[in-house]
Amino acid sequence: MSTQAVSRQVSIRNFAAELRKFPEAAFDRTEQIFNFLQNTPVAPDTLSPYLTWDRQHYTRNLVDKTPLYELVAICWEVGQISSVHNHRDQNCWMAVPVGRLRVENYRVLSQDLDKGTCQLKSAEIVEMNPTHPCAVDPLEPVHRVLNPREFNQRAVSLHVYSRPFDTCVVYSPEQGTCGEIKLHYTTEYGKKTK
Ligand code: 2CO
Ligand code: FE2
Repeated sequence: MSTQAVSRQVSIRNFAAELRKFPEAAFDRTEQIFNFLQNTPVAPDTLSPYLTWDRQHYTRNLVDKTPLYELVAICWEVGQISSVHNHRDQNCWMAVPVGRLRVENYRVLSQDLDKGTCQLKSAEIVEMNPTHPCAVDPLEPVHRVLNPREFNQRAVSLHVYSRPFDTCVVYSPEQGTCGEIKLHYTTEYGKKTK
């Protein structure tokens, strides 16, 4: 008989508390935090303080923040898509406690941020779901995240960004343009951002 380790779900509160125990070095490479996400699925019913929904855009809800990282819950209505973007020189991990999401990666063939021009090529596509978290490849950090219509359900993802960041570069692969944008929280620690 084959046996499979089934990870017990933890509350978002305990998840955040465990994440705080990792030393600085854990955030400089992807493996350790990826393993933590893989082994520590979050119980969906504990996420309710961080769930906000907007028909126009996915929402970004700050759960925790330290000098090393931020933990953000993102809520995706059916059909919502992020822009194609990078994560500067930051590491990023994503887990999906609710629903499923698709990550589409891009290879940057050229980029001139001052001129606002770029050339991108589609690369791997991966699916995330409650048993498959994902770490953004620091060598190929440009991607977009989608909750495709055919998945036909809302999704919630948890993002660990290290270090915390509030800008990123967004790209239009079709037009060959790019530019920096500022990122905002919809809610912070369960309260609407002023
Ligand atoms: N990085 C995007 C954001 O923080 C979400 S898409 O997943 O990486 O808004
Ligand atoms: Fe991202």
